[in-house]
Amino acid sequence: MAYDTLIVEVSDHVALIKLNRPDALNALNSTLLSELAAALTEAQGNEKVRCIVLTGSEKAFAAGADVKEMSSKSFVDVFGGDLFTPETEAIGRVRKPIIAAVSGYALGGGCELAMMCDFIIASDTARFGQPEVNLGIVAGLGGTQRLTRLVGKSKAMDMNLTGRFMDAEEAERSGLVSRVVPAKKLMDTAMEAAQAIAVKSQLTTMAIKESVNRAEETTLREGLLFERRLFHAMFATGDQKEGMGAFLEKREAQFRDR
Ligand code: DAK
Repeated sequence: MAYDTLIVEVSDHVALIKLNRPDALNALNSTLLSELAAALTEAQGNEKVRCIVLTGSEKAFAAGADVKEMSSKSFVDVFGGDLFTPETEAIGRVRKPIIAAVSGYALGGGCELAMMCDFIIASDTARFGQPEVNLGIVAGLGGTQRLTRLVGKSKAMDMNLTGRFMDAEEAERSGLVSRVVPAKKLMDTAMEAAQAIAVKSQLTTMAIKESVNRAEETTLREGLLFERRLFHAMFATGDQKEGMGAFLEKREAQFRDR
């Protein structure tokens, strides 16, 4: 499918989705968010896709929700119209792993979109922030919730209350991003990580995604039980036999998602 605000390429079992509103630093307007939801839903349904990489430009992953589009909206518009809820719920329904490859600004809704992905690989130019406070609003897509779980209360308060930006080094140190690489290596690193995931059993990678996400939503006791039952369930798959058999036979596993 062709999109106005995205460039989508599928190769070697990886869907690369690039946000493409360069004139607005990839600000998230309603067209971009609904196209992103559609592209991710399409990638979820495409058997050839086993991992997804979401990225922006060198200058901006995304500089936030589109202030020009939002500024004149009323409470009735945003609450009554449930602004962005269907789009973000569609993103949350994707079961395949999504890597955010972040260069430049990831601000407001841009930082929140990166946090909706399963992990973030950042370039050394990345800048993260929740500057909504400067616009007279609070974050609305996880900036007070996911950020707090990732970096803790103190830094989440600091980021949300002052609106300051966090550089890549601080973001890695704080647990917001999984790794930082030189800007020139960002896409190669993200695609290599995606390839590493794509050759695994998809049953296993989807189970891992569900289980790690469960850790944020439940008690340790319930989470450990959920993880153990998933572990038990893996023994009903051919991929467990193949993975362990390949290890014992000292060869590469050939997973079949069965
Ligand atoms: N929206 C619209 N346009 C934006 C934009 C944004 N967020 N960010 C940048 N642009 C546009 C600029 O207006 C400018 O356009 P022209 O003037 O050339 O037409 C162009 O991109 C280049 O930007 P600058 O000229 O400002 O570039 P600089 O390098 O000087 O500065 C910057 C880069 C990223 C520091 C600066 O642009 C900036 O501060 N941008 C705004 C960052 C921001 O405040 N982001 C938070 C937005 S609020 C919701 C859930 C979530 C949200 C909303 C609702 N619901 C659940 C309902 C989220 C809210 C937000 O994200």
